[in-house]
This record gives sequence, structure tokens and C-alpha cells, in this order.
Amino acid sequence: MPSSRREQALLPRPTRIAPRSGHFALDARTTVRAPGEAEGAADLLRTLLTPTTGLPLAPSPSGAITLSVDPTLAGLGAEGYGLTVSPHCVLLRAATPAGLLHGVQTLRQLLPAEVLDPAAVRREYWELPCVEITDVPRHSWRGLMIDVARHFHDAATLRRHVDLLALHKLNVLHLHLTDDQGWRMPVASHPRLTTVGAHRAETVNGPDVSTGFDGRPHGGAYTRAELTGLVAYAARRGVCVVPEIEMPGHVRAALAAYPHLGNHPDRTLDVWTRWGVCDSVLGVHDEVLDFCRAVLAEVMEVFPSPYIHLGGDECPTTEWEHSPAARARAAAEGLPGPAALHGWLLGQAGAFLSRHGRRPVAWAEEGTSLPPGFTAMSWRDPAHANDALRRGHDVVLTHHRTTYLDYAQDDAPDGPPAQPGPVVDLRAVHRGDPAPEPPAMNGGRILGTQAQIWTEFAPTAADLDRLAYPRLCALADRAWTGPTDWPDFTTRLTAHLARLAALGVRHHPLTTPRTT
Ligand code: TNX
Repeated sequence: MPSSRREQALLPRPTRIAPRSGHFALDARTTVRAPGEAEGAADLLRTLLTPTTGLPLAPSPSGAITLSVDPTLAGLGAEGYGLTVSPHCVLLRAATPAGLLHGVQTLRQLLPAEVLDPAAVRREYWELPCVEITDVPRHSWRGLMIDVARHFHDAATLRRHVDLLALHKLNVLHLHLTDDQGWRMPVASHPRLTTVGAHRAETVNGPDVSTGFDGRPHGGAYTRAELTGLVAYAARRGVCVVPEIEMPGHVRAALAAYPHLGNHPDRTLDVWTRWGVCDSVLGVHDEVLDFCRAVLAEVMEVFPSPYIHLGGDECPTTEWEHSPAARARAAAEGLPGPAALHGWLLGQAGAFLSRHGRRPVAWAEEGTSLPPGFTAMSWRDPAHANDALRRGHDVVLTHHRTTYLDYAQDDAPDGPPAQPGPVVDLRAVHRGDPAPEPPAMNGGRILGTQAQIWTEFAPTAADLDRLAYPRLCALADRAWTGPTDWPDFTTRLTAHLARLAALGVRHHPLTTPRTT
């Protein structure tokens, strides 16, 4: 693509672009001026461009490229930036360092796609098209959830996804760290969570056709150093890692490690070897509250994120209904019945987080009324987002038909194994859901949206690539820019695929999407 057209192929699309004539040539003498708080963005620019282009982009007080943080540019918000490329200089400005990081990704996209390729052919100089861009994101929460519980994905794979999120100006990596089938975060006060809970055995009867479980043994956990390293790596790229610790349901791996936390302390449970919803849930005695607080205290040490996700989805209440101790707790707390223990337990854990200055997040589904102060991820039905907003919750839109990337992306009969459910094609992700009506807001706010990769059917790093791309490009466009025109999006995406190819992303082929 000629340099003069590259500004038309930015993904996500900037808020305002004015092409100018001419180009700026980046060569071995090009230097970068980045005073004070802008230094981090200059480091990122070098990290991204120097290894592939061979250009040093050395710091200098009189650099042709200037990066600056100017708090008076408040109109650009917490993450916006302004970029001017003219024949003799490049000026990137933002009100915050985060804005500059996004601007650096735009600069990178304005260069030929080869600059993303670690095996790029060296050139004497690289052309940036002259352009003026003002770019402010529509939403503050633009994310991807990766379920590392159903299948473990190592820290190197996660770093690679952080790089890809940053390329798309996505700013949240939500890690689903615990579930029935595995617990992946080490907790010093409860070592068995990973020594026992991170490993599931081979199933005696082999694969389970009813759930698609492959029957194989599987395991893995991060070290604390890997997680803190990932958090720092992500922060340097403008990405916040939001951890999720599931409760009160989806805890079978924790109960395999510590049976006394359940409703049947005398029963030995295995780390679950099926997919689906498991009946085992946390008990509601005081030791459980101590456990939740001990785990969350360590989670807060590792993850500085202002938001901590407490799961809260798919929690069968059968065990509580049959447990005299749970019924007694419900009565003692003045709850209408044992089912209300779900909201009560989340409320207890959420209050602990709030006391430490963090905000609790949970999945919101039918029949669940989240405690006040929780940010809701509405996944079952877009109408639930309206309900949550009306109740005053902040909301992240995660409707399964438009954001679940574990579903098949086309109806090819010979496609790879996928979560049974609707087809979620590129167009569905691009279209998203209608925005809730303003009257529904009532004290709540829509923070943004994120895609989810549940990994029951995604055991390998290649699976993550194929499920995420190109659909995550559509989500990024919508989350950053707002609704974009389909032909405009697909034209930009076609050019963008050269960038993904240069980065070695094993994406799903771009097929003709269904028009329904
Ligand atoms: C529902 S959505 C789940 C997950 C599954 C997913 C599969 C939600 C909060 N829970 O446990 O992995 O469906 O699509």
C-alpha cells in the first residue's frame, strides 16, 4: 500500500483524520524528544520499531519526533491523543502518558506492515504519510477475557496477546484465573490451590461425548513473578490486567484442594473433568469468608487493577438448599432463602475489596441481582444490561451473541471443535448490540465492552489466535470508535491483515460473512 493511503487503513479508525500531502522520512538520524512523563511512550516506540527497522530513534532534546504530555489538552481525555505528521517533524501530544501509548500504535500502523515483522528487510528510510489525527476513544473499557482455567496458556502467550491488544488500542486483559477445571494463580496462604487445584486427571472413561471433554490430563499454574511481570509488561503498553477469582460457583478445583470450604467437608472431590456447570459451590461459613479475604488480599498484591472480578456466574443453589448450616446462615443474615446467599457472599467479598479501594466486578445473569457497587458484565441478554444500569450498576457489555469468541465463526461443517451455540461471525461482532436507551442509565454507566475466549475447546496458542482474530479487530473498532460502516471496516481490515500476518498471527481466514 502506498504511504499516502496508509492513514485510511488504521484500525481502529481514528475519530478524525485529515490527510496532508507529502511524507516524513524516518532514517538512522531521526531522533526523539520525549521530556518527563513522555519517556515511557518513547521507550515503547523504540521497543516496537528498533528491532525490526534497525533505526535507533535515539533520544535528543531537539528530536524531529516530539512526544509530549500536556495536561492542558484535557479535551483528549484519559486516553486520547493528537498526532501531526509533517514533512520535517512529527508531533504526538496527549493529556496523559496512556494517550501517548495509543498514539505510538498509530504511528506504527502508519508505517508499512513490514515494520511489524521481526524478519523485516532493512531499509535506508521508512515513509510516514503526512496527516493530522485527533483520536479519542468512545469507551474506557475495551478488553479481552482469556479463560486460562479450562486450558492453561503460559505467560509468554499472554504477553503476546498483550502486544496484540495494544496494537488494537484495547486496554484490558481480563484473566479468568480459576474455575472448576483448574486454579492457575499461586496463593501463598493456600498452596494446595495450585499444587492440587492446578491439575486435572485423565478421565477413567476417556472423552465425554456429552460435553466434548477430551478426557486428557491437563495442568499448569503461573508463578507469582510471572504474573507481576505480566502486569508490568501490560502497563508499559497501556493495558490493565484485571484478575478474576470465581465465587461462589465454578470452584470445584479449590474444593478439590480444600474440601472444608464446601458444603460437604467430608467428601473428596476431584478437579473437575467435565465441561458445563458443576453443583459444587462454596459453603457460607466463616472459614469461607476468611479464605476469600486471604485469596483476594494476595490478588490485590499482584494486580494493581482498580477492578477485581469475582465471577458470580452459573451458581447452582442446590447444595445450600440441602445444607442445614447454609439455611441457618441465610436465616441469621435475614435473607429470604438460601438462594440469596449468592448475592450475600459476593457482597461480603465485594465489601472487602471496596475497603481496600478496589471495585468488584461480576457476571450478571438472569435471576442474579448483584450487590450495589458491583460493575456488571451482562452476558446472557442485552436486556440485562438495561436492568443493571437501571439498578445503578456500571456495565461492561459482554453479550454472548456478539462477544463470545469461543463460538464458531462460520457454519462450515468441517470447522475446528467449538463451543456449541450460535455462530458468532465477524459481522455479528462488528455490529454489536444496540446501545441501551439513555433512560436505562439511571445512575449506571456503560464503561465499554470486551470479547471473551472461554477455552474449553481452545487448548493451544494457535487456537487463541484463530478465535481472536480477525473478530477482535471488529470489537476494537466498535469499542474505540463506536459503530463503523461495514464496507469501511472490511476495507481497513483487509489492509490490517498484512499487519497481523507480519506478526505471525494465525488468524481465521476472512470469509464472506453472512449478511443476516
Ligand atoms: C458460560 S458466560 C460461562 C462459562 C463457559 C461459557 C461457554 C459465563 C459467565 N459462564 O463458564 O465457559 O458459557 O461459552
